[in-house]
Amino acid sequence: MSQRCGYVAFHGRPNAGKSTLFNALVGSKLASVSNKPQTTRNRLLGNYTVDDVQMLILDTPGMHNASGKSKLNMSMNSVAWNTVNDADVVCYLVDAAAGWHSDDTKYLAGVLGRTDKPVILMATKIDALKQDIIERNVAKIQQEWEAVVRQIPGSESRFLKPVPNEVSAKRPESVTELRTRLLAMMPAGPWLYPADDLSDMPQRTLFAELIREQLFRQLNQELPYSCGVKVDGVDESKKILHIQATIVVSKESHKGIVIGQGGSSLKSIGTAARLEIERQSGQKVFLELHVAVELDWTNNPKAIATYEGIEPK
Ligand SMILES: Nc1nc2c(ncn2[C@@H]2O[C@H](COP(=O)(O)OP(=O)(O)O)[C@@H](O)[C@H]2O)c(=O)[nH]1
Ligand SMILES: [Mg+2]
Repeated sequence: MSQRCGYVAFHGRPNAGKSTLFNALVGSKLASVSNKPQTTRNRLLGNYTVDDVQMLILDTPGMHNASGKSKLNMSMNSVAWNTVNDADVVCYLVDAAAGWHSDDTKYLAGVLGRTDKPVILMATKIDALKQDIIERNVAKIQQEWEAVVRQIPGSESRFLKPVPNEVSAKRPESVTELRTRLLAMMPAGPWLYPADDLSDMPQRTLFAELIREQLFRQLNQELPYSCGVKVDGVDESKKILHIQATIVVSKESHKGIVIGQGGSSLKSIGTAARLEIERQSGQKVFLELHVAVELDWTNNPKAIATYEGIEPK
């Protein structure tokens, strides 16, 4: 049996539903999900291998306007663009409820300028909407898409019909249909990963990702954006998996908020993260969380590499 193998890159504005669909397609929770933009910071690889086909899905932070923003933001953008170059298929996601945004026009045009591979435009989260609203929003997305196509002559043939595709990460049949479609598009080539390696992500990165998810879910407003996570140690020698991790914040005043009154906030973050890690690892976990201050770390390339695993350019 000759092997097939390829990359699918997920793009779309923050909150479009990329990480949720990514987890659903891979069939395992690898990426953190929250209702705050930029929960995903690095590129994540999910491996779905079946029969002779290996599909490597790349979840990305999604592009955002980096002007005047931190080095962390700029690094996240460059991580995302690189995945377009690697991809055999690009999925561009638009939240059907939120509809098209002027940033989508620029972003989609940017994707098309970086690849000559097929692009699937998707209207996501359709389970959350009534049919008449879906139809109205999808029609509007279609119009805007046509405007992008007109800007870039010859691009229409690279979009896979229907445009847009309607998907829901919460509906198993929608996920299965999309997965089958993507698997069929993978080109001939040898597998790059063992079939049962779900990701190239080191265990420590996955744990850090699950801790960061709770920071995004439980901390308010801007605070999660200035938090990073590093797993300092994993001890597997005992019955209970012992994990030590540091949450880094960029200002002294943030430390107290993360810890909370009498340690209540840190405790709640730690408990939720521990339960999630236990679910993913199938083991009992003891999670030891520390909070450290590293002033303005989101502008320090070395710290970005340490806390987010994104190498400075
Ligand atoms: N109802 C519904 N909600 C979704 C779906 N996909 C994502 N969401 C929610 O939308 C928010 C953003 O999702 P996320 O995957 O983190 O978006 P990303 O920033 O593009 O990775 C989260 O609160 C998700 O639970 C979906 O198919 N249906
Ligand atoms: Mg995400």
